[in-house]
Amino acid sequence: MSRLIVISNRVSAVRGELSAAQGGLSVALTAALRESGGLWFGWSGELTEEFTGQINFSRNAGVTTATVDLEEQDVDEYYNGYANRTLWPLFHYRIDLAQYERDFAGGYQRANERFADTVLPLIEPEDAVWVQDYHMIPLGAELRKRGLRNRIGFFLHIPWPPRRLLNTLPEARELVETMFAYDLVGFHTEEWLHSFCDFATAEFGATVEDGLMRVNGHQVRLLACPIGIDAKEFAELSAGATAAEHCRVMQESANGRAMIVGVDRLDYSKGLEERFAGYERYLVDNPEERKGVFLLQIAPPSREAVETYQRIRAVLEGMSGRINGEHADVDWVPIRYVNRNYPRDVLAGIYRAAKIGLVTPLRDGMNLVAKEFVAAQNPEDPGVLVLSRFAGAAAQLTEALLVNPYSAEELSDAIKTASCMPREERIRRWKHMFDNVQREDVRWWRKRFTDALMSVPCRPGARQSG
Ligand code: ADQ
Repeated sequence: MSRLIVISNRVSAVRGELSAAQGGLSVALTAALRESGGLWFGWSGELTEEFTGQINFSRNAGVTTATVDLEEQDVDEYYNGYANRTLWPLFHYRIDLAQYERDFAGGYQRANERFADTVLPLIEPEDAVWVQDYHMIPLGAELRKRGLRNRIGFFLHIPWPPRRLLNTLPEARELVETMFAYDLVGFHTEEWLHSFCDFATAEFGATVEDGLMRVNGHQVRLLACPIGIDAKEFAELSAGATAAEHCRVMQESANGRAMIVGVDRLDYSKGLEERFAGYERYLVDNPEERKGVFLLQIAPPSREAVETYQRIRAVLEGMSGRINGEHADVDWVPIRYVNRNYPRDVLAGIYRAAKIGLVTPLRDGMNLVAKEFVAAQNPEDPGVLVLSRFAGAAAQLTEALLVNPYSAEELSDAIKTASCMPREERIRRWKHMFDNVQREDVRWWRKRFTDALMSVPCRPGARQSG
């Protein structure tokens, strides 16, 4: 069996030490690597005065990690700059928030060259390399420049934007061209994959047949492969003592009211402003029923060095304060707004205590919270998932109440429908979604991707193993 070399911006392999700042990607890859073994390479999250390429190895839960420190300028331009001020907003269709600066593009390129130089000696001839996400798009091309002939795959965890939006990026063509160095490129959904093909076809004359793109003398296999959660682990957590205790505490504190829960990194793509507006609309539209519910919104801050994240934080603090001030009563507060991380078993208990899960991103590659909410429910009395039709997860969780997150009226209607949905209908919808969450879990995702990668014929000169 070939070893797997996973390369991503941040590395995390210690069970129980995942933070929301690292996001769902860490959850998924930890589970995947725990099963397959192998090496995980990335940025340590630490700064160094001068980049040396010195690698820090450690071994956790059967996974070897290799990390490297970056210079402050790299972090400013590559991570806080190009990755989170340019690509993240652009790929989530927010060109109004995207910043296009040559220094950012240069820092991104430099950091990727540094990653390539550092990881290259760790890769053995039979290894398959799997590069993750938008921080590292040019890494495959950099490895090829350095002579690597191994199979290299790339998976994008965020949406792929429509061609006309992507074309606002000054170096869009160069960036996309680097993706042709990969043997396999994966997206969560057919929609993102089609957008990618559209760009490559219109700009480079690519042809696509049976999932194989031919472009500029390269062949790139394409795969729509939705990521899942570690459903087994999550079901165990949900059934455990800590989850049960937190479920009980939440039910007691709900005091007979139906809890609506939202759990998101504090990010403008998650549609939190629009969610609060939709919830307020529900309060206004339903004066009789409104005191029968409350919204618990858990939103730990992320990417705080970036101004747009400071702004969304201030906006939400203002909105939650205003809505509570305007609608609260002496015996009821409509929004509990919490900016904290919780251990996963505590989250499981909170999801289980909720009658409604509100997962309403404006645009999301997948959204693992939707799947965690489903996995945590009590099969006898499950809550209802209200899900944005613009999250990748909507393609699989078709029995959720699908909404347009930009429409306060649709959100308000969905909360109303969910809060009076009969038990039989809740069970029917939940079963359908739970089947999917269990079947298409993180192991299924990892296997589909790595099987597809391993089925790519070896390049001449590469060493193959069975
Ligand atoms: P994210 O944008 O980070 O991931 P998501 O998929 O929802 O979004 O994952 C968030 C993770 O953080 C979940 O596992 C959740 O439980 C955890 N989390 C959130 N708030 C928390 C809190 N307060 N305490 C503890 N944990 C918390 C990116 C893409 C997504 C894609 C994933 C995986 O943006 O679209 O689904 O990668 O590909």
